[in-house]
Amino acid sequence: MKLDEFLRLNAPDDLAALTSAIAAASLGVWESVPFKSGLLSETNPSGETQKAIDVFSNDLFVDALTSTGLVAEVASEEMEEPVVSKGSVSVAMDPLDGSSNVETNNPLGSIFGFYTRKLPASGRALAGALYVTYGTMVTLTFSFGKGVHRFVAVRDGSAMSFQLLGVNLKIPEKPEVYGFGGARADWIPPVSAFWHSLEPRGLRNRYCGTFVGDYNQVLARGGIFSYPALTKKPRGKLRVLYECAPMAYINEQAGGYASDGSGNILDIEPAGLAETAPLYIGSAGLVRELEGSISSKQRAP
Ligand code: AFP
Repeated sequence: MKLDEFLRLNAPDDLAALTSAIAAASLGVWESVPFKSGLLSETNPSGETQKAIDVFSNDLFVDALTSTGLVAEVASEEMEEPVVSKGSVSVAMDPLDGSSNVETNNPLGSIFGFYTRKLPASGRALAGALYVTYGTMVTLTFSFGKGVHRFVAVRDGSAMSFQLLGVNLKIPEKPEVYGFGGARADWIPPVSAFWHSLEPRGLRNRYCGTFVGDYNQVLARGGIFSYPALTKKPRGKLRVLYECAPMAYINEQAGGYASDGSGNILDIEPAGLAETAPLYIGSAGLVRELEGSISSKQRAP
């Protein structure tokens, strides 16, 4: 089944149109990566050096989304302020996650949250979320609250189209893989102790340095991904609005759980657009075990 047919039958009209627009633009991002990988002098609101590909991807998605006439605003990790438009859906995005991995050809991603309220808003205001994985294949993984579904880009005559790859994806019961970001020496002690306990339990360390690529394998094989609280950065690195909440939404729809170490990521009310949170996401049992360990250490006198 092709994407537009599936969306017509299974998505609200506005989110269906936005998903189609993102799908088309994602192919433009994918094709441009080899040509747009230089460095620009600008930095993004979090002070990270922006690559041409970050700016190019951001502008491509902003144009694709605003041209539908359906978005009230588009907020992006790469922009100080949202682009305001005349529709009703508030979109928050990380247009190119993992761009520091372009030269090594690691997986890259794009993450989108479809919020029903003005931004910043908590994950409870999400009506849907989507991530693109630029890897061996280009895939769209999304949910509008009725399961997680996946499409893959395929050659379709002289063009490309997205074909159905799977419906109602669920995180496997038996966790197999784990990946933790940041430097191990900087992790808070409960994270370090938990990390060391995983390999003896038979899990395998799989970390590629791109949140979307690292999460994608957790969704497929079960396990946990984390960009944890660090001793010098207790609020971690990943942004609530653009990264943590949309991925937590999809993860929960797939039967998983995502925590900031004290509670559900989706309950965080971010005070600002670029607010970050520690992220522990994946198989519910593992994440809740680590959340309990962190909380008990924080309660200890
Ligand atoms: P870039 O988009 O700057 O490459 O950062 C990617 C990212 O935000 C996220 O995708 C990774 O999980 C995390 O950074 C990796 O951070 P470390 O390089 O500090 O492990």
